[in-house]
Amino acid sequence: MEQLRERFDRAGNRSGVSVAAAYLALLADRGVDYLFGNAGTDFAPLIEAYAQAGQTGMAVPRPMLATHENLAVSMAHGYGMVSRRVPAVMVHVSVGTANMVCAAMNAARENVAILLTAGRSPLTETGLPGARDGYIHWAQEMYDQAGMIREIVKWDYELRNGEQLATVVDRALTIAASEPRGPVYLALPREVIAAAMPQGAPAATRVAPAAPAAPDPAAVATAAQIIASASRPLIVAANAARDPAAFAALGDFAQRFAIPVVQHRPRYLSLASSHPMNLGYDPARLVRDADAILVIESDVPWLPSRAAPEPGCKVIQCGLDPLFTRYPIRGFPCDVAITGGAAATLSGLAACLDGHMDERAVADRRSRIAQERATLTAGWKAAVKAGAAKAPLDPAWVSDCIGRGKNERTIVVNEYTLHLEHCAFESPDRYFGSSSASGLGWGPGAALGAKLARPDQPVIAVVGDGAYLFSNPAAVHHAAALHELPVLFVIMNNGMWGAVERSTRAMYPEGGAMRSNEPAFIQLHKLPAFERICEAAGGYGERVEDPAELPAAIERALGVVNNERRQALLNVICGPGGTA
Ligand SMILES: Cc1ncc(C[n+]2csc(CCOP(=O)(O)OP(=O)(O)O)c2C)c(N)n1
Ligand SMILES: [Mg+2]
Repeated sequence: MEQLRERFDRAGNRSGVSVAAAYLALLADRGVDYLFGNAGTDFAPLIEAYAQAGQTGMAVPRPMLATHENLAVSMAHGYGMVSRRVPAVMVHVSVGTANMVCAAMNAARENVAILLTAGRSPLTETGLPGARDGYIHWAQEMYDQAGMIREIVKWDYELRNGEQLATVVDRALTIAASEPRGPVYLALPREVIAAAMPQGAPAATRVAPAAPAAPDPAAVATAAQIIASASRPLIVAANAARDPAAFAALGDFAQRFAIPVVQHRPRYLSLASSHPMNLGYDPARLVRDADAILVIESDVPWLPSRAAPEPGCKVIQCGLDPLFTRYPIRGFPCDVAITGGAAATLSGLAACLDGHMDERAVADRRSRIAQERATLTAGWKAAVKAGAAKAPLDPAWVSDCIGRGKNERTIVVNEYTLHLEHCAFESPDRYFGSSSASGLGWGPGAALGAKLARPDQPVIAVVGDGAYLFSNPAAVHHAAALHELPVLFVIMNNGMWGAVERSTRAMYPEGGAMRSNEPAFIQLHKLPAFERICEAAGGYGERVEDPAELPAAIERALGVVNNERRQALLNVICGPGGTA
């Protein structure tokens, strides 16, 4: 903090530094590049501090205005997900916190580190700088503002004074960045940040995020024995490549020992689409067949109500928190649980297995999996072919067209409507799926955040009509224009909440709702022309109803995004066929 004070002094601002100004400088000093914000009366000291920083040249995080909190947090999520840096978000007191809870839950379940902050209504009614001066300052005050988000975040606190600023900020950032990572929440009362930074505030604290636990050698040896003695081992992965190094590690491991991999609802794609051991995205049949399963970073490795392993099948679960301790109930079998990063665990397992595998059995398995994969991919191709001429468009065809329209540098952010079977990705950090918490409305904002993290790479957001409406489209397109983040939004518009329809059908296949033409809460009639919402913000929009036109439409839209640096939206009129 002394250093920061000196920097302020050097910048000629000797008249006193507010806690707000010191706070912003501290964030920048600790590597926070962006502060996503949705403002209110609590922001006044920060806004003043930004103005001062502009005059003095103090380094501060770039302010990123977002006109809804869900968007602000989703953008921060997308940015952190791709860059692995820790962004900050600031919202307006209790009401802003209420609006960001859903997006915070998405980030928490995906272990994305974000410093979430909110002002607090001024505590004092008169007197102190920053004391109450608006009628909202009474009603917006809560007994426990953080209470509504406490279950979601790893840590929460309220800044009490400038003396503790560095300690509090460093603690917040290091806890957020320690594995398993996640959002933290800090309340910043107005009088506290409006106050002058006290003389002699503590020097910079020396804290670092905690290194992840190393896999326990004894547990790894036991797990290796299970794998070595299995004849039909299987790997189920979902998020291994949150550490991008695990992408190659998993590919090598699976290939070396001929162990097939199924990815169930991956959020960070962990294996190349063309990998010889890639057996797709549906674990049901595979887990029934397996005699040993290595579960890597998968909260829901299979759906027990659909299919479960045989009782004799041994299950190993590994991950940074292999039992998902933040989930109230999760009863998947677990014979060995290994805490640690996926790359480290796989390397430990490989060291134990080398020389201890029956090489003939491995070779047999390799050719059996090659056959299975050939059958599987032939089925996928047939599905695309069957869907290619359908109108309304088949999501399999749409996914295939997106796959062919993108290149190896494109980032795809999928709020669950893209079918991975029909869209190939060959390297890590090219495909990101929506959070297992599935708080809808994440995709468009996350795609903007991804674009912010990788401005030189094309970004496509794929979302349903439902998810798109949840995302606050006007706010999204405004942010894309304001911050010059040209993203292509592909809306798979089936005019309904298809997932709700599928869930009703699954529970009541012969019920009245499925026999009715107009079941409640499913159809989304009279939807607006989505393409015009994007156009209204200065973007490019097209409605696509002819399947044969889609590849050219994607090319046109990507041309606008890449060459004109303008956002684009394709409103693709789809039939049913989702996967959720
Ligand atoms: C915040 C929130 N509210 C409600 C839901 C429940 N929900 C899950 S999927 C879904 C429908 C999504 O519709 P759309 O994006 O059009 O995709 P489709 O199912 O039609 O393929 C809904 C309402 C949710 N996941 N999150
Ligand atoms: Mg829909």
